[in-house]
Parts: sequence; C-alpha cells; structure tokens
Amino acid sequence: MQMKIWITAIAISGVGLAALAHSGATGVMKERMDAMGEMGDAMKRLAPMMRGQTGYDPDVVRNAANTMIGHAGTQMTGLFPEGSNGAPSEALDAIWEDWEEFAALAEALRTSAEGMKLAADNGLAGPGDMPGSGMMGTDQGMMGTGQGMMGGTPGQMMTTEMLAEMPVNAGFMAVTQTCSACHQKFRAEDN
Ligand code: HEC
Ligand SMILES: [Cu+2]
Repeated sequence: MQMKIWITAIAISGVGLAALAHSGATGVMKERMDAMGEMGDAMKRLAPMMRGQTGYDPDVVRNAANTMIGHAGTQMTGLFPEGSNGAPSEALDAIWEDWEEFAALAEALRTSAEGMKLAADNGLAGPGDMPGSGMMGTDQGMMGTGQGMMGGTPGQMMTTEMLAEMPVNAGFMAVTQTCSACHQKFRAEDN
C-alpha cells in the first residue's frame, strides 16, 4: 500500500518517467547524451569553486576544460547526423535548419573552454578586478542568458587569447554562455 503511493508520487512528479525515457536512448543519441552529461557534471564541479564556496583548484579547472574541449567542435557536430531526433531526444529540427549557427556554437565551446584552461593558473577575480565581477560568478546574471550585453553569437566576442589573460571566471562565464545559447535555440527543454 505504502509502496503504491510512493510509485504513484514518482509517476506524477515525472522524475522517474524522464529518467526512463532517457535510458531508452541508443546509438548516436545516447552517445551525445552521455557526452553532454559528462559536461554537465564538470560544470557542477566548477560552479561552487567559481563562486568561492569551495577551495580553488586549477587542476579541476583544467580537467573540466579538457572534457569540454574533447566534446566540442566536430566531435559534437558529428553526433548530430541529420534527422537524428525524435523521442527520447530533445534535439530540435532547428539544428539542421540552421546548421551553420549550431556548428559555430559547438566551435565556440572549444574556444571558450581553451581560454578557461589557459586561465586556470590566473585564479579567481578578486573584488573589483573585473567590471561586474559580482555577477560573473553566478550563471544567473544578465550575461548568462546568452543574449545579454555582449550581443551576437555568445562566446565569439572573446577569443581564447583574451580569456587566457583574464581571471578564470571570464572563461567559465564564456563556457556557461555557450552551453545555454545552444540549448536555448536547439534543445527542447532548457534546464
Ligand atoms: C552546439 C550546441 C550545444 C552546446 C554548445 C552544448 N549543448 Fe548540451 N545539448 C545540446 C542538445 C541539442 C541537446 C539535446 C540532445 C538530445 O536530447 O538528443 C543537449 C543536451 C544536454 C544535456 C542533457 C543530456 C541528456 O541526457 O539528455 C546536458 C546535461 C547538456 N546538454 C549539458 C551541456 C553543457 C554543460 C554544455 C556546455 C559545457 C553543453 N551542453 C553545450 C546542444 C548543445
Ligand atoms: Cu537524455
């Protein structure tokens, strides 16, 4: 009886169902979901560090950057053959309608992740080191929408070389922006 209520609660919340749907992915769909999942885990490890909530470790930053570099550019676009969406995928048709922009964002992920990697030893921005550094540490700021004050294709304003010279927060921001810009346009559920 109690078990039944518990199962019903999970079904209603949708959590169990979503997990099941995604575990049904196979082939290239599963491969890219796994790759995205790895990057998501890397971002979760970085976020508290970038906010100063956990101790700063440049090796963790470099490892996370390597994960993203390994999944960026043609590594990523190669996992999206034309028409490879439909349930349980969240990939939108817009990917193949606007392939150039999709590929540019996949490439921007490499640029920004390489910048973050090279900036690892620069450490975090101190108060006042960067204009607006207060909001840089979060992924909720106006820049985090991917449509903010930078305009254009996010992540393309700042080159790898520029990011390499800045506090590591800037590279992290650029990576975050690139993830969310692509998800906003090319993924059904942005979460
Ligand atoms: C060039 C576009 C693009 C970039 C850049 C990108 N993603 Fe994605 N992401 C997608 C698409 C499209 C999907 C949906 C794939 C599917 O369901 O078939 C997705 C799905 C995901 C998922 C869900 C995986 C699953 O199991 O369904 C996570 C987590 C994720 N991305 C994290 C990230 C993170 C973190 C970054 C940046 C470090 C990132 N993504 C960068 C396009 C992108
Ligand atoms: Cu999935």
